[in-house]
This record gives sequence, C-alpha cells and structure tokens, in this order.
Amino acid sequence: LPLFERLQRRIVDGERSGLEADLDSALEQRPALEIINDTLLSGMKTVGELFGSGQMQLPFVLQSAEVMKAAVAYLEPHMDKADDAGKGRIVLATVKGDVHDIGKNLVDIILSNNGYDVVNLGIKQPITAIVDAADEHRADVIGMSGLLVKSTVIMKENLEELNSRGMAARWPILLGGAALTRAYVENDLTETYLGQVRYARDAFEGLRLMDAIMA
Ligand code: B1M
Repeated sequence: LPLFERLQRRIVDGERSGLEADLDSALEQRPALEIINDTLLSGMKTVGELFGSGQMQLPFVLQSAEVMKAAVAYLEPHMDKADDAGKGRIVLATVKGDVHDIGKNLVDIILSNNGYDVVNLGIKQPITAIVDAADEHRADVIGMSGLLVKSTVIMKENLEELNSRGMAARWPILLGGAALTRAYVENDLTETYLGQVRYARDAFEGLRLMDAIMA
C-alpha cells in the first residue's frame, strides 16, 4: 500500500510495529497535524463504523485506539507551537462514566500549542473533581468531553450542578465529543446553564472558541 493508505490501515488493523518508520516518512511529506487530521482520524472513523455495525470487536477497537495514541504521541513534538503563552487556563476532563480520551487529548495538544494552559484531569471525572480543579487552578474555562450518548445527559446534570452551586457565572463551558450535537448544546444546554456554554465540533473550533471567550 502507498504510505498514507498504509498509515490509515495501521489504525484500522491496530498494527503497531513499524509505525514510527512510517510516521518519519510521512513527516517528510506533510505537517504532523495534517497527518493526524487527514490520515489517522479517518482510520479511527472507519474503526467506529466497523464497530458500530458489528464487524469489529471491542478488543480490536482498543488496539486501534492504542496505535492512534502512540502515533499522536510520536507526532506531537513535530507540531507547530505558537510563541504566545499564558492566554488563559482551561480545566479539561472526560465526564463521569466515559473512558474515551483521544479527542480530549487532541484538544489538549491544540490548545497547549496555541498558548493556553491546560489542566487535563483525564477520564471518568465527576463534576466535584472538575469543580475542585477549576477552583484550585483558577481556571478561566471548564472543558468537558464525552463520546457516549449517556455522557450528553451527564453534561446536562453537570451544568445543573454548577447552577445549583451558584457557580455558573464563574466558568464558561466548552463542550465536545461525538455524541453531542450543536443543536443540543445551543438549544437544550444553553437553556439549562446560567452561564456561557459553547459547542466545539473539533479541536480547532475549540481553539477558536477559547480565543473568543478570552478576548
Ligand atoms: Co467506544 N464507543 N466504547 N471505545 N468508541 C464509540 C463512542 C461509539 C460511537 C462506537 C460505535 O458504536 N460506533 C459507541 C457509543 C455509542 C453510544 O453511546 N450511543 C461506543 C461504545 C458503545 C463503547 C463502549 C460502551 C463499548 C462496550 O464496552 N461495549 C465502551 C464505553 C466504555 C465507557 O466509556 N464507559 C467503549 C470503549 C472504547 C475503547 C476503550 C475500546 C476505545 C476508547 C479508547 C480511548 O479513548 N482511550 C473506544 C473507541 C476508540 C471508540 C471510537 C471507535 C472512536 C473514538 C475516537 O477516539 N475517535 C468511537 C466511534 C466514534 O466516535 N464514532 C466509539 C477519534 C477522536 C479524535 O474523536 O473523540 O470525537 P472524538 O474527538 C473529536 C471531536 O469530537 C472533538 O474534537 C476531536 C477532534 O478534533 N472533541 C472536542 C472531543 N472532545 C472535545 C472537547 C472539547 C472540544 C472538542 O472541548 C472541551
């Protein structure tokens, strides 16, 4: 297979050996971010489709995710970094009950490389932990990620919890993840939350929204 098809195939097949050599060759032709967006993410999309239609079993999805993470970690040092720092601070977490973190970690990388301080709490984070961290680190924004349909409900509960603690005015909220829709966030959740709540379709929209919130 040609290089970029082979890389995509590696994600789908969960094939780790020889990954770095292929990534080195890819880096000679394209910027790191483009390799992630155009090649690796389309591999993950295929994995999602195969899993969703029952053609791929969970342990293989996990292997694909591990190759994806290894590839992103390998490419990360090759990404462009903006000189500006200290543009603002975000506490980022995957919500309670959800283990998906590839997208959240991409958001972390894109924001960190573009001048933001990111406090990445990891996966399965209850709202209490998120609030404590936002408080402790004096965050400007709280970012929540979740890929399960169940997580969209958890996000709503989290916003209600922030309302009831009287904290809504304190933190604008950035939300993202495959199960969310713009309509759900901009209608339902905007109505729920007493502060500002924004939906990011991908990491780049996350960056644009952070810039808008901090402006
Ligand atoms: Co899971 N999984 N999974 N999974 N998994 C999905 C989400 C699913 C859609 C697959 C499917 O059925 N087609 C489905 C959810 C269905 C639903 O809820 N209706 C599903 C399921 C069912 C499950 C389990 C329940 C399976 C089981 O156990 N029977 C289980 C859940 C466990 C749990 O969470 N409690 C499970 C487990 C797993 C693995 C562990 C094997 C693995 C995750 C590994 C990991 O993340 N460390 C996994 C994977 C890899 C997937 C798919 C295939 C790929 C997800 C991914 O990494 N995509 C996924 C299929 C899909 O999403 N269509 C699927 C790439 C990533 C870059 O995209 O995270 O969307 P994404 O991030 C994007 C944007 O959404 C946005 O930016 C990113 C790109 O720029 N974004 C943000 C994300 N967060 C943001 C936050 C922001 C801003 C933007 O600001 C704060």
